[in-house]
Amino acid sequence: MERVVVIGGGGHAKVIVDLLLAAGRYSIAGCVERKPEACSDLGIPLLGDDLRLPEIYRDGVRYAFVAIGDNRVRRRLSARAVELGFELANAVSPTAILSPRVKLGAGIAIMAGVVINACSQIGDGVIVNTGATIDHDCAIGAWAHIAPGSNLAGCVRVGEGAFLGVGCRVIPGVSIGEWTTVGAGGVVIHDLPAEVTAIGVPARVKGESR
Ligand code: JB3
Repeated sequence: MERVVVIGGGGHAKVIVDLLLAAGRYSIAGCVERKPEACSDLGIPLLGDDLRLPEIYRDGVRYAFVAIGDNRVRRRLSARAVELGFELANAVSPTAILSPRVKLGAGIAIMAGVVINACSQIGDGVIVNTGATIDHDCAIGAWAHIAPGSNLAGCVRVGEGAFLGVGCRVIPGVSIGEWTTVGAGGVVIHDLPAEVTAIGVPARVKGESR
């Protein structure tokens, strides 16, 4: 078994702990948190705050998982963990269905009920949340989050750090720019630029007149 330290102890971490344990490959050394009380119902030991990470590495823990939903915070803390020498673990639900031709980066969370079809690529630190589906030939950029129940058709591009809220749908071939947010239930039928918020059916950039 590989030992893994979980970074962050909030709601997302609860799900990640279940996934890491279900994989049967990891034993969890514990969690590091800014707020000690946050870890209380995770069912794993609190090891201290992030300043303890070098010592945890010296104690022989070689894997880390940054279990924080905020895309920018997850990117920053993952870079720090890699700098310290940790490898980023992947947490993949045994109930997710992934084509053998899916390419996965590192530090990825794939929750229960997810389907990812052939030849899609999932970048480092991506969250594909509960029940989301990603069809063939999609490319999901690093640190993006596809929230629960979202559905992406084939050949969709999602830029680095983008966030698709609960229940979004995206038609084939559309590109969503880096660090763009699509509000819950949004239906994306045209490309979206980087760093905007788009909402509605069809999804429009906030502030656009048509
Ligand atoms: O929507 C779903 C299904 N899940 C959401 C998830 C993706 O994102 C969930 O509902 C939440 O909205 C959110 O979960 P997350 O990231 O666990 O949020 P929260 O419950 O607020 O916990 C974040 C934790 O990260 C807090 O306990 C913070 O103290 C901790 N944290 C923040 N910065 C940090 C740091 N912990 C460490 N170790 N280091 C930090 O720099």
